[in-house]
Amino acid sequence: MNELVSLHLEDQVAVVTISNPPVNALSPGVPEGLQRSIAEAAADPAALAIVVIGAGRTFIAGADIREFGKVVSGEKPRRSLLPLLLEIEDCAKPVIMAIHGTAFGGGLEVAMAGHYRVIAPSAQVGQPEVKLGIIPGAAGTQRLPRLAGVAKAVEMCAFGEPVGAREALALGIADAVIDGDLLAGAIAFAREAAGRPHPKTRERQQKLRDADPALFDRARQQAAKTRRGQLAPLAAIDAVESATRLPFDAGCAREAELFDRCLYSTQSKALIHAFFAERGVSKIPGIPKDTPVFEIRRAAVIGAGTMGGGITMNYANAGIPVIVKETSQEALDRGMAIIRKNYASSVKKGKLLQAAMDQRLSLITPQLTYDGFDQADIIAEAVFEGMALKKQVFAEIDAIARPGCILASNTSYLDIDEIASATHRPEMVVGHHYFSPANVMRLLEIVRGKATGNAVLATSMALAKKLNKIGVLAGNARGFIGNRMLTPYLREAQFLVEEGASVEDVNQALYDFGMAMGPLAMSDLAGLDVGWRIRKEFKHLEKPGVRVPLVADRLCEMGRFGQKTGRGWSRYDENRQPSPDPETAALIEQGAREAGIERRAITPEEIVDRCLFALVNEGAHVLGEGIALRAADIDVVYLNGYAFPAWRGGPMFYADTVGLKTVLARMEEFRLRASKFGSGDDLWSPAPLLQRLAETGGTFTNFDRQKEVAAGV
Ligand code: T1G
Repeated sequence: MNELVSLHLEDQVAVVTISNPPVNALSPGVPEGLQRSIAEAAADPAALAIVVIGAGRTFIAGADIREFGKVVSGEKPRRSLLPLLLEIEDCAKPVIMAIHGTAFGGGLEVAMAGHYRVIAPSAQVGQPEVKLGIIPGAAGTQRLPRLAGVAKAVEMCAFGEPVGAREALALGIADAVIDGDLLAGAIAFAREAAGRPHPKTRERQQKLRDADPALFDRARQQAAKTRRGQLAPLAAIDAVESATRLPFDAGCAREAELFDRCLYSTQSKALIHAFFAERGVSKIPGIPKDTPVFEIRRAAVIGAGTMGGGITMNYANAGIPVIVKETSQEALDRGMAIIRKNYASSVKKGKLLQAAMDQRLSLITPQLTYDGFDQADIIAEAVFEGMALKKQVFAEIDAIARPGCILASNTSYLDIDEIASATHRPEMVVGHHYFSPANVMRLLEIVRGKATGNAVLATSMALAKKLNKIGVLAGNARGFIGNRMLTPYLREAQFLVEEGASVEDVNQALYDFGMAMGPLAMSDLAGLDVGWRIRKEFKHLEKPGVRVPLVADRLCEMGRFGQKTGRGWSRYDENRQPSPDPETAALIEQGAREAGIERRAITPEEIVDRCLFALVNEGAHVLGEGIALRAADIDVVYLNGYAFPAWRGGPMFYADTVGLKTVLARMEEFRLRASKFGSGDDLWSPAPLLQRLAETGGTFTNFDRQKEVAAGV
């Protein structure tokens, strides 16, 4: 026993309780406490059986992920859980695992070493290790197929999705679902099981024999498609396959080999970085956890267009009644029709029950007036991206909204302070920048204006969680974090086609790097007219003589906005499948000729490095200026808003893995090349922070701006 694991006798059953908040991870001391408790209970004649349960909100949620870094750095040896699990399995008395919350990773592996598993109805069990770039490392790939069957074990280990209590029971992972008091139910189950022979999971062979050998290759094909570029899913499939071919111990040895290969990979470091980065974004220096927040019981949205409609769905999905206002019946009907269509397609895919769809639609009130806006706790504006219109709308809602109502703008580029200046309550004005489709994309940039109150920011962060979004704080700079960095990324993509790469070359190079799609394909999806409008809005800020892309504006002048018009950088068929557009290629060649650009063969490496290092360099400006609090926040923005591959960790983490000195040297090459166009310095001068970190051997990930500010750097 220790403070992490306690033991007491109840009704002749030894109850082992794990208490390691917040998620009962297998941190140092927990396996040791478990081992001692099981041994003591086994030796106690008063105990007929043993129940293991978690205190607080969950059973064991896995190994302590924070420990992995110490193992990889050699600071600590890797400790195997296998001996403990064999001791549990070989215990003479039945060991019943009582599961509530989440039995994930090492938590499920501990549970499967038990003889029986009873589960609360709302609980989940799973092997999500692949989401951290590793595989189960405590015989999960060997015991799970013996309980749930090989096909399900492959699915759970290679793709990482959990299963609920009822499904766990049906699969044979759980032996009973306990409604009501879990501990009481587990003790009753244990007393029943006492005195009877109890099964050892590792000795179960039946389900291994039933396996269809072809399923492993099918799973590899699926992983190649849906987990493109990732090592761990393939390793997990290999490990489960070894369970069908090798005896238990040899299977565990094979699993350990594959586990180590993954654990020491850059992909795992990147995914573990992403795990903690996502959980770190809600921590805002100067805004403590207990900062009072406003209650959001009613919402109102202005604009039922693509973004307004998605935002409205977010509130309804969270159970918050929401008014949505439009300027014309036709626009309102169009917006509501898209909302209904979105819900209907979720119902059709079995992702949503019809009753839930009806309930959510009943929370939405479409209208043409501001009636009821004076009752709203938050008003979200999603009108056309123009400063004059935004200010007009904010002046209107400022006059109507009740005191204490938050006014949030979905602008993706415009100055929040200027928008707030149209109101008498700038402290209640904040940017809530959603990403399209707003009801799907998890990212929410929360933009702090110079007057935005801490309570409004704390409320926005809490609201993001409630709307199932990841809220990231951004400073009020043009394009905030994500779109500001996107500009140089897309700039380089366009320069590369002018200099000789084809549209397809550029898209393919970034796709092969791991992006969900290439930069020009992404522009065609978002609509070239969006960028065109913003370029026109900020034309006055362009520095004379600095090279700008030549072709995008010409495509827009020709009415070619991408997928929505069937033509843009590429041509699109009725199924939106892209194909090379010879007219675009001709337009590019003509533009290059007119600009005196000599076209040349360009390698995929140069394409990737120019696009990504331009992105990273702007990220270093964003971080250096404090527009983003941490490099990890920038990574979270790109992982959740721009489909940057999570197994690369995000642009800033990726730059650290390349090495900032290397990034700097590569940028210098690009600066020299760009100077031929007279724009070397303007386009490729390294951000001061990048320069300094590269010179001092620092990394973006370890850069702590608050500490620097405090130290007056
Ligand atoms: N280790 C260390 N810290 C953890 C942790 C873990 N496994 N899980 C969560 N935390 C921290 C988290 O950083 C946050 O901290 C707080 O707990 C609450 O988490 C041997 C090798 C369990 C579903 O992958 O999926 O076992 O920010 O905000 O939304 O084969 O956490 O408050 O300081 O996410 O309620 C496998 C990971 C490990 C599960 C709860 N297990 N965790 O979600 O809270 S590998 C996992 C989760 C393994 C074995 C292998 C979720 C959750 P802070 P939270 P939540």
